[in-house]
Amino acid sequence: MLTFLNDRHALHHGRQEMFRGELVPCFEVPDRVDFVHRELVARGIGPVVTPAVCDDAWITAIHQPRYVAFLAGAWAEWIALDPANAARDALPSYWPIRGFRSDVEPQPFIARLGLYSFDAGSPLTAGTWTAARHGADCAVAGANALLAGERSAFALTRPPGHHAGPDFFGGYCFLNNAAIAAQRLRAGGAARVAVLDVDYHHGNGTQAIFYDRADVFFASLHGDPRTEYPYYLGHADERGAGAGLGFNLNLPLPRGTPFARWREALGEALRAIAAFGADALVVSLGVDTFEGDPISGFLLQGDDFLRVGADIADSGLPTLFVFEGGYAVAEVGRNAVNVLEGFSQRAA
Ligand code: Q9C
Ligand code: ZN
Repeated sequence: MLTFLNDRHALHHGRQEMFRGELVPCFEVPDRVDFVHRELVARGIGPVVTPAVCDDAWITAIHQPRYVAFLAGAWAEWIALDPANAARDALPSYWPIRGFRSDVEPQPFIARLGLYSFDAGSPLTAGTWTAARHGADCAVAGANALLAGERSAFALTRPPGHHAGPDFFGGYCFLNNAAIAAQRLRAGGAARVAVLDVDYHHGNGTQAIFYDRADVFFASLHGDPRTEYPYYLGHADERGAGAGLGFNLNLPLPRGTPFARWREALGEALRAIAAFGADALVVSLGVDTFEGDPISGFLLQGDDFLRVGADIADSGLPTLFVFEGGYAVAEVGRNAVNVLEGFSQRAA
């Protein structure tokens, strides 16, 4: 399997995130991608290449131009406020909740930071934009590989993407790499694209992006938002809207779900994707479903991830894996590469 590695990912290195009234060290750290990269090489999963820079149009096909412009200029604005901000990450503290307006951009940076975000756990740092921008390159290059006839590819990047919506960041995500890839596949001739999100957390950004569309099917298995982040989206009754009605499938599962039950839900999602008639599949590959994950609550074991990959391969679809969550850093390489190896062995 061909891997497109974001070689600038470490430019995004948040110091701290807000959690329960205090700043705690970030869970989403550069070691995550470095460990997956190391494991890929050690196990000979296939070539690892740096992608070409993609056109900005692939990003603005998914994200609002004013949001993209904000991200691109955010760090310069932040340090212009106070040169000492160079030693501090930017975290929001105000949000336009129900009844407030979001159509008018306020002038102060901190007010726009809140307009374009939904939590205080996703620090914006000096290198966030560059790292995220090159993540889009990985997504587009991975989609291009499928369009050129590859059975599979892997976009190995961070920050992750599935919580980022048309005009907002959060959940450690800034640009929605999986959505960018899905749109690239559509534009390149795939009439129907499915996004399968197996990260522990509901992919609220991806759902929001495609919610009213019938050409991209979104299926997600995740911790039940009644108790799990992102809390405000991901319920089973969210089935799409307008032309998109019936093209969104949420399979929330309780904290403590073991692999056997999780795998039944995966089967249900894959059957729905087959019934949809997808031409290509994008997998939001979070491995925070691992039992040892420090911020999640499912019970998958290392070997289970081999079966996850094999089950996905049985769909027979050209498949792009896009790296998302997974915070048990010591095991993240083994777990992610197990999915890829399980896929490759079954697809061979
Ligand atoms: N103390 C992804 O997996 N914070 N994002 C949860 C942690 C947000 C996870 C509480 C978790 C976001 C891509
Ligand atoms: Zn996650």
